[in-house]
Amino acid sequence: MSTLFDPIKIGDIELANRIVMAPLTRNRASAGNCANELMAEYYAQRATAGLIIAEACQISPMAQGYLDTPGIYSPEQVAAWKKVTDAVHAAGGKIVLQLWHVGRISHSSLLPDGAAPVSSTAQQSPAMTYTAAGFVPVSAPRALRDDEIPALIEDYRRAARNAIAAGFDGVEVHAANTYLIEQFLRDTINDRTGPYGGSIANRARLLLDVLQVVTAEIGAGRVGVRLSPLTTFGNTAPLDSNPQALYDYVVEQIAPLGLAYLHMIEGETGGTRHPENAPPFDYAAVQRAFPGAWMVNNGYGRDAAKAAIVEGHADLIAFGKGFISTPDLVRRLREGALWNELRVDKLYGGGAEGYTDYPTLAD
Ligand code: 8OZ
Repeated sequence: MSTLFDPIKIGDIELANRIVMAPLTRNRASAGNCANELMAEYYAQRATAGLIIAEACQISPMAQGYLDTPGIYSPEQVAAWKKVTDAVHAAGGKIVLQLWHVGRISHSSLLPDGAAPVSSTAQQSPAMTYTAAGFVPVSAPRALRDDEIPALIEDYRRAARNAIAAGFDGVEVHAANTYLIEQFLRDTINDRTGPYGGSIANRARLLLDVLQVVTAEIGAGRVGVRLSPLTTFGNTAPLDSNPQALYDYVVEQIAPLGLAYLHMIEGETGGTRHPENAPPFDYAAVQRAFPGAWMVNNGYGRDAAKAAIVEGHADLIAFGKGFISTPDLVRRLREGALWNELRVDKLYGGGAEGYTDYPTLAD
């Protein structure tokens, strides 16, 4: 019987424990959307996690949706991330990078030449985003043409290659939280015809194409994927009309790829794991279909996390808010110590305050 504190090998990556730092957008990148010393310090402080999933990182200039998020498409960005991965490795940790394309959750002021965001659809999301001018509604998107999709997939391949060049132990493909890949998956957003619209197989095609090229590029044992079948993510989009059928298919298709892990956001991202209005969803059925490590996330506390591992509900537990406020979360989980209080006003943007200045027990 395994516990939260036991080591585990996921694909090609050996972890000291089953406690994962979830990917967390913090909007503290420097000029050129580069990581920096402050980010290196922040991640190194949290390196006792079995695995760190670094914050969502845009795979191209068109993939950005918020101010000051980091990228992984330029040589400068690769060099900047190398300082982060070196710091985490020097502290004994493992770190993968989350590969992100926001799709329609963006604003023209953040995009090259003031372009419209791109998506599976031309329908605007009711979402808001954070720009240089403050919190604003996202822009109306343009539907990608089918002949633009190969270049998009190529952007994922380059990002994966860059992540390995930057010293990451692997990548996580962000297919959750109603960003681009989920804008293709859900029938309530994707209104295309052709090879990437209509049937479940067609709507899942972009995700599967991306996973094909990314696993071919860096090896499946260094690749994970994040999914969120039941999130409306702050009403940015409605759920699919049949999440069970959609994700039964997606996971059945992903299973033979040999991914290191699948990262499941249970329920409403940042909210309840059991949303009342959501359709029933059998996570266990999907889990049984996936041969790699099963990671769950969303509001787990100490008791629920320990039980989830012991009972086989999951192989790994990802903590978001817990790792923001509590750099030594692993020790506190072990000892049953209280976590620091989260400073919600310091989540997005700013400097060291509410970022690298949270105390450890040793302090
Ligand atoms: C919060 C703010 C901006 C982006 C996600 C990348 O939830 C995000 C994100 C979260 O996946």
